[in-house]
Amino acid sequence: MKRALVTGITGQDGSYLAEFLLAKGYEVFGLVRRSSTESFERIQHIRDRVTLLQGDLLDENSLISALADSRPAEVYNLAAQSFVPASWNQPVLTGEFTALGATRLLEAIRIVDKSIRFYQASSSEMFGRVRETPQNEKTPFYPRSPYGVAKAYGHFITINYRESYDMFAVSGILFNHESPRRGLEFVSRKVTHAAARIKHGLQKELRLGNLDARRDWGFAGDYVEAMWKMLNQAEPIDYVISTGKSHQVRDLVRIAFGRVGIDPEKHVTIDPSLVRPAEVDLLMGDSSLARSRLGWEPRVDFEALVNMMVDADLAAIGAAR
Ligand code: NAP
Ligand code: G4F
Repeated sequence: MKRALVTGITGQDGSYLAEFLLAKGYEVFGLVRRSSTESFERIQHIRDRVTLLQGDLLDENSLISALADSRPAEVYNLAAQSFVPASWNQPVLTGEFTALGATRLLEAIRIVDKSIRFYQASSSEMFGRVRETPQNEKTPFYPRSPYGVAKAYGHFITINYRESYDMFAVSGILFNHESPRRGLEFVSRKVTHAAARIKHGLQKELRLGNLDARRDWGFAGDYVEAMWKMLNQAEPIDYVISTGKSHQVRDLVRIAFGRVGIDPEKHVTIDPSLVRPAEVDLLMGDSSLARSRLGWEPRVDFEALVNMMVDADLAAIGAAR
């Protein structure tokens, strides 16, 4: 039985990846940090099928112990401070988690067992003020947030360990991906959750920032498969993972409110405090390398994704009432 260690297993992607690896017959270990209240909601349904190990990306020894205890063939580094606006409030902590955390984990692998395959969760946020459209593996980075800068560090340190120590270390440059398990602070879930609450009569107003921003949104369940494929190739290569289609935040609003049959004009207001100090205006990825070499492609399109999220929020809110 192949063993895998997933950092960030309690997050959106971690929960989908753990499910995916279990279905592939893996023994799955997850790194979780101590907290006064457990945040295992997203992995509750598989809680008895995964082994959770205490550890933190801030603590090198805990990473070494987690590797020594789980002896994985593959490590997926999904843990990060992943919310872009929070990175302006906590730039140093974001760097500690999201940039240096990757180095600590790579160092731990180098010490414990250099043959472990390593996946780094890189981000399209690294493209920032984009140099070309669509963005591919060769597009230069121009990050626009402390988060994007930290991810660029994580990306290059992964390449550096691959080239310095001959380790199988790869980065997936993933464009935005969402699901009913997305955190409530990200715009997709904020909108679908609000549309469902307004439909149920629990909320009247939805305050948003920049409606003009464009993102290439895919489904998280599709994207975790690409992570696994990247680690199960003959050669360690970095890949862009995206749908290739870009939509504005206002399209997201229109589809979500359309699903519940409500006019968004009556509920959405613009809150200038939600506009970012520096915005990423347009992301649209070219994933032809992943499509040709990994045989990967997204299955869920934008409209189906938004509808899936609205339906899940409607059902969950209805059940809780
Ligand atoms: P998420 O839902 O915010 O999950 C983040 C995870 O990281 C949580 O499990 C969190 O644990 C854990 N974590 C945070 N700080 C930690 C620390 N110091 N030590 C150990 N664990 C820590 O993020 P996601 O959407 O699943 O994204 C997964 C990864 O992909 C992240 O690295 C993100 O930056 C990157 N990424 C995401 C997207 C996207 O669109 N979703 C796109 C590109 C890249 P707690 O439960 O304890 O908070
Ligand atoms: O949903 P978002 O917060 O995602 P963002 O900033 O693109 O970051 C996500 O995707 C990255 C990949 O490119 C990941 F690396 C990162 O970890 C995260 O998962 O915001 C999307 C867009 C932005 O342009 C933002 O300005 O939506 C705009 N927006 C407009 N109103 C809003 C809001 N974003 C949020 N979170 N909340 C709003 O009220």
